[in-house]
Amino acid sequence: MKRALITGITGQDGSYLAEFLLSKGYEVHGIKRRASQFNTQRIDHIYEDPHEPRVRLRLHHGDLSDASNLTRIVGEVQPDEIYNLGAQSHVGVSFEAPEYSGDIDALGTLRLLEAIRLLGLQDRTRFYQASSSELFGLVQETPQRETTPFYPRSPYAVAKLYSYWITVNYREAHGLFACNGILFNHESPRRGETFVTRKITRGLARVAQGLEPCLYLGNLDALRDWGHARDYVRAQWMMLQQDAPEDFVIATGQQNSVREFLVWTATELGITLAFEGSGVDETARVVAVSGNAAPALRPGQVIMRIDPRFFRPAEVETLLGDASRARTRLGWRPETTAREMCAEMVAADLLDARQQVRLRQDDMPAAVAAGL
Ligand code: NDP
Ligand code: GDR
Repeated sequence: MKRALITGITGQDGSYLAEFLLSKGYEVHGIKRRASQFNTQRIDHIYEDPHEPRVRLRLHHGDLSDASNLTRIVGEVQPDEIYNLGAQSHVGVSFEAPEYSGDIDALGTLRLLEAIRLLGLQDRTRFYQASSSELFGLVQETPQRETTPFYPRSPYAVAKLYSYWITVNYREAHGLFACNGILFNHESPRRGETFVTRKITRGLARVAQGLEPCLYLGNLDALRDWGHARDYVRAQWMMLQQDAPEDFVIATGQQNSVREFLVWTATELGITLAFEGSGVDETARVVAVSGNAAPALRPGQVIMRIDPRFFRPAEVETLLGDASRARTRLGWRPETTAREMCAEMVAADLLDARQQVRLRQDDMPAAVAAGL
């Protein structure tokens, strides 16, 4: 039985990858951070009671800032494969916490690579580094491929640039089987609530159900190549099954704007939108409502406004990937389109919003009885 260690197992990708590896018969170990509340919601459905025999999913407390902790865990687990997905992964937040982002997203990778080297595991343990299309930043070539020059535009991207090169360096200097997956944006119903796609699907579903009055966004003109996280974790695994280590761009080759994603979401909810104004004064107004997903909305209502706080000090305006190498050498292809993924995310967030409405209604008689 192969053994994998995943950093960031409680995150979006970590949860899909853990599921995928378990389905392939792996024993899966994950590093989770200590938190003041439960933080395993994304993996609760695959959690196994550690008291049971033959458990194949095990969690370890740890942090990418802690070299001794990482070295101990890698030494105990003796993994065949390490997937380094843990990160302060929010680009906007990295401008507010640049030093922390550098510590975790750059030096965290070094700490893991050193653990492999110091434990003498370089012939046993294969290493996957979660590199990012943010490396291309201010793009030098379109579409972006493995050979496109990098130009990072945020503390996050600069930290990920270090991790990209230190992974290449350990491959070249110490003979590690180490690969960078240069993944373009990938989303899902498990996407963190502050990334733009999930913010839109969750936010608009809540507005449609009357739980919130309005959604506030930043740059609607940003262009992204969005895929589904389920497809992208499959590519991560495929990279580590090759005969020789190599770096791969993973993308769909299709590009859409944040504004288009907003329109798709509105359409899924039966809302027709009209955009008015421009720049920070741009708004989206309801023109018509059909179906039963948006009972709280009436024509004329403004349900999206711009908040300048969500603009970044340096923006990545456009990203579009060329995954030809992954297609030819790995046989990888995305199975879900961005539009299908949007529909899946809206369905999940609408269900959640409806449950919230029902919970509030159920609470009402008790509140009335209590004189509140
Ligand atoms: P998430 O933000 O959903 O998950 C990040 C994970 O890292 C969480 O499990 C988080 O733990 C963990 N983490 C954060 N800080 C630390 C730390 N100090 N020590 C240990 N673990 C930590 O990200 P995604 O799943 O979307 O992305 C996975 C990786 O891929 C990240 O490295 C990201 O930068 C990269 N990437 C993502 C892309 C995307 O579009 N999703 C595209 C390209 C790259 P907790 O749950 O406790 O917060
Ligand atoms: P990104 O994803 O920065 O590409 O990084 P995000 O969804 O945060 O932003 C995408 C684009 O949307 C614009 N935008 C907004 N973004 C957020 N978060 N909130 C808003 O209100 C908003 N309004 C407009 C942004 O300016 C940006 O242009 C993600 C992360 O998962 C990284 O970890 C990963 O490396 C890259 O994708 C590839």
